[in-house]
Amino acid sequence: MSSQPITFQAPAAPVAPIVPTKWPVEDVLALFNLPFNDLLYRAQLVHRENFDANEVELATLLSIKTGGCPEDCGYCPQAARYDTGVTAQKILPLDEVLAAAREAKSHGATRFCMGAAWREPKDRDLEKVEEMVREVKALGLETCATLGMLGEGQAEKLKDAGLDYYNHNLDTAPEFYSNIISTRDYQNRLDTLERVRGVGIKVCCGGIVGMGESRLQRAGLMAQLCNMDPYPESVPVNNLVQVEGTPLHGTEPIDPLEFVRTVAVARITMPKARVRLSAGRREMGEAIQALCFLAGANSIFYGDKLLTTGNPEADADQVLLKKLGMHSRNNAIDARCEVTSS
Ligand code: SAM
Ligand code: DTB
Ligand code: SF4
Repeated sequence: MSSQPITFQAPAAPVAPIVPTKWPVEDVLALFNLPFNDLLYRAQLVHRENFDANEVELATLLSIKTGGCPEDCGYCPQAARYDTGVTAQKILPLDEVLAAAREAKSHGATRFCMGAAWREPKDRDLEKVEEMVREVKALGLETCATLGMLGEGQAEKLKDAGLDYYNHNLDTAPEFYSNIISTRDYQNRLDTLERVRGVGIKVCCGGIVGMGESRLQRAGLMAQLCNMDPYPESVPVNNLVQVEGTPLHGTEPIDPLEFVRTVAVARITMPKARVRLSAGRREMGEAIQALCFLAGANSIFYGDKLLTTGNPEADADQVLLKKLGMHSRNNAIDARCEVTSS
């Protein structure tokens, strides 16, 4: 009886998914590690290639449903489980939303962002938001909403209502995320972002710094954002607003120059995105804001309130922009800032 020779077959190499990584984390970290002036110089070059360097977008926020949120985001004054003095309110009536939108427009805002303290919207609430989106858009404003996770079919409904942007932040690097939130995971966030992108709504996605993360973790957040394909059209960079009663109250604040570095890295890695100098601006002072504009920030939240916390007065912002010789964006489509897949 002839026996077949036994041949040894090496196990097949695991097939790694091909994910285009335009910016490995170590390259993003290398940007953070540059001498400050070199980093800002690079950011300015990129900024000027893609935008009018003296122009800023004014986006006004309105909390359409405040407080009482079931989630446990460690930074958030609207989580029901933290004693922060925020009282839960029902969804605002349409006329109040429209009055706020008209006022924002009369002060020069071009984008109106409606935020709700929900884990995810219920379908009957979503209908009310759809109505708000239709009517706010009819005023000639760009519309943005941030309502939490979106389920099956919900992004389509928002798209049909005419929503321009959906804001859903990654908040931090994947490896730091569980220090901040336990009631939903990173993948939940990525899934919602995919739904939004899938129906053709523009993505507004950024994060928060100053939550006790390391520089490597800030680089990790930026790498997550800039390696999305395509990367978000809008990138809000929030500096933690510390609110008494939240777990993150009392965290060592981030060095303001490190915040400026984060903005510069966002600009370099996402050249055509609107980089928004978001929460924490009131605590920043004019000089740091000016450095953020130099680093490539070209959008701000405009109006004296964010969702539940304060923001600089619109008049003070107008004075600052004038001092810096900056002007606000008008609402014509800025062809140069359209992000496309590469
Ligand atoms: N509830 C929805 C959600 O979390 O998806 C939408 C509203 S939520 C308030 C929107 C974003 O605001 C959060 O993802 C977070 O990035 C930011 N944010 C909330 N509280 C903040 C704080 N204290 N400081 C800085 N950013 C904050
Ligand atoms: C974003 O990135 N920052 C905004 C907006 N998107 C919704 C919210 C900031 C909230 C700051 C805390 C508060 O006012 O409640
Ligand atoms: Fe709720 Fe959003 Fe605040 Fe988290 S960030 S607690 S989901 S309102």
